[in-house]
Amino acid sequence: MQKLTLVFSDIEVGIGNNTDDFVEDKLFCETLRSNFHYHKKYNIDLVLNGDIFDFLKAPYKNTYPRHITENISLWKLEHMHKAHPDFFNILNEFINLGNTRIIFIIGNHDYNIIYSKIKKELRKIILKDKVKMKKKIVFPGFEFKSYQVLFEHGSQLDQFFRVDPNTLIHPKIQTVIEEPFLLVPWGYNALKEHFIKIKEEFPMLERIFPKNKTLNTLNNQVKKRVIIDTFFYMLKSFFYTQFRYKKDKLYNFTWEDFKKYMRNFLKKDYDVKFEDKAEIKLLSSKFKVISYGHNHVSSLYKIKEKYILNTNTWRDEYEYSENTKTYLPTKKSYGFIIHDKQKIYKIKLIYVNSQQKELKPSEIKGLKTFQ
Ligand SMILES: [Mn+2]
Repeated sequence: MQKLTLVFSDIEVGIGNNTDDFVEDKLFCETLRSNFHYHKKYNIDLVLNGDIFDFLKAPYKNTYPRHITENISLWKLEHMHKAHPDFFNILNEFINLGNTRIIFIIGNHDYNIIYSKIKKELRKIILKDKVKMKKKIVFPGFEFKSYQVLFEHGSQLDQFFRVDPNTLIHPKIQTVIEEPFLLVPWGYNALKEHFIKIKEEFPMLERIFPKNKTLNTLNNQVKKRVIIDTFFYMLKSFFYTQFRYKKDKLYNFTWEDFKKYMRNFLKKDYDVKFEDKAEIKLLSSKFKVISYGHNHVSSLYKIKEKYILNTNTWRDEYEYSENTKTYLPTKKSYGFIIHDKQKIYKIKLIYVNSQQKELKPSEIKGLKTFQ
């Protein structure tokens, strides 16, 4: 039987503070609702392909604890629900159509989905106590296979964010922490400890592109924090901090990792790269399509009669335009696939115009021109 699969990634729902980059709740709801009528013709799977929730940049009671426990994750999820009720409501409406399912794939901003209490709470929020429909919310882990399509967030192909699913929940460590916590990559903690302070103060800087232009137009004070301070943060983490907190695995910073991060930093290479790995994975598999997100790019292309579908982000992002000399809100996109066991009948990347306003460089705090 043919089914329709809708795929979204990188929505990054936060708790509504300065570091929450998801602001287009209304647009997301309208977009999903505009596909509801297909349920009369097809069963619909809504694949939420990772980084749907931004546990990484969401604070816990105004702090960013290094050890992410199940209870801290629950607190964050409750606050995401409070900050974005419409987002959760539309998922509830979608499930109530009847012949629909929601599939949550884990991304690097929501490793927390691995916790069973998070799965339970998500089901509770979306199903609103209709426990009989439990099976309609699916948690396949880091990958989801559906007929000839393979869905994964992309971070497991990315050398900086790959984790071992079997050891992601680390048991408590005596004298360090009394509860199990997530064993996340070194860079994850660097983001929470170092960059998050800059992000809280200058939330827009990370939302504007191209990145090289942003770096060149930062004011001197911010530039120092982003470049010089980051360099010393890495040195200190490698030569001092990891030994100071030797018992705590989250501070471990191996020579291999140190080289990797330093090399990227010195080359000013900040783009996430893993597309070649996705291509190899697809071509050496039995799948016809691989769908991922993670690097915030929209694309759909064919390679040897197979398809690569990249669904982009729903964060509030902008791209500089030389024509208008302003930052224009970037289009959102999602995947639309009609398929069955035998065939891919239709595969599309559907673009959606952002409803945000353009920004003048002079309105962006942290840039040289900011007034
Ligand atoms: Mn990601």
